[in-house]
Amino acid sequence: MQWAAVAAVLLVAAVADGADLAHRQQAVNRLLYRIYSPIPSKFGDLKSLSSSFDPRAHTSHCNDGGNAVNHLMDEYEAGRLLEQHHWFSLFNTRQREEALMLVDVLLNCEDFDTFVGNAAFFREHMNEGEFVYALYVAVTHSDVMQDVVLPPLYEVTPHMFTNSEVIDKAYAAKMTQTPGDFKMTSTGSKKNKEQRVAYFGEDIGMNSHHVHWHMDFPFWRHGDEIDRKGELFFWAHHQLTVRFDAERLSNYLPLVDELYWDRPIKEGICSQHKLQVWRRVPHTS
Ligand SMILES: [Cu+2]
Repeated sequence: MQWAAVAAVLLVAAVADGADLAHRQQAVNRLLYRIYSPIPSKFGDLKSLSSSFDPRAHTSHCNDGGNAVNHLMDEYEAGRLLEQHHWFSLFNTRQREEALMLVDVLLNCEDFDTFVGNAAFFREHMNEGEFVYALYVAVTHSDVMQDVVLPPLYEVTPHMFTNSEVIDKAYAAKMTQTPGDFKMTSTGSKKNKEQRVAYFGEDIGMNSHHVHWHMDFPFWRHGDEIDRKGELFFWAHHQLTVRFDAERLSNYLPLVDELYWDRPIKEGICSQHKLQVWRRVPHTS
């Protein structure tokens, strides 16, 4: 009974703040809507926040006194941030630094309004890949965004999970307003025996799980910030690699050989992904 009363009070407080779960969820969904285009005007509040919100004016709502915001704004105002419509890789040191600056900003927001204001502003002023990565990590780890469900990344960046043939068909379907059902085949040909296990390596669900797992336990976080970080890293990857070996054995293939940095790689892979930065999704918003 007491718990119910406490829960009711918390709910009322959250709703009064305009930050009930439904609104927080809607904001995240909208922030991720067609990320290579500006926020559409039909998302009124979010659209106006993206141009009217001044990150430096809200530092009193940041747990770190605004250090992270001021640092990122210094980089932005000096024109040092990666442009939009440019590829993004987490393994590019500078690009990772920029994405982590935004993670730092978002994780230091002490309330929803500050979080969503900063997110809307930087969505329009930072590289899209950096933004998406930072938002996913921040929503995953922020108390402010607790219980918000992130859409699977294959819905936000499908080109990273499917080959260009499927994406091209999807574009054509959208352009002609003709619903379609497209089958994705593996990337290689039967001549390459590694193709026998392509169903595993190219499985969308498995790849989605893998990337989300890495956001739960980012490699760039220090061991003292995540309990049992190394153990969990080993466990998850061990599960993946032994399952892959099991699939190989079932397909008359040898176990995966050790990786030698100084020897040529015999079995290469051409993912046939097309980077979204070269083209846009046609839309009518
Ligand atoms: Cu991994």
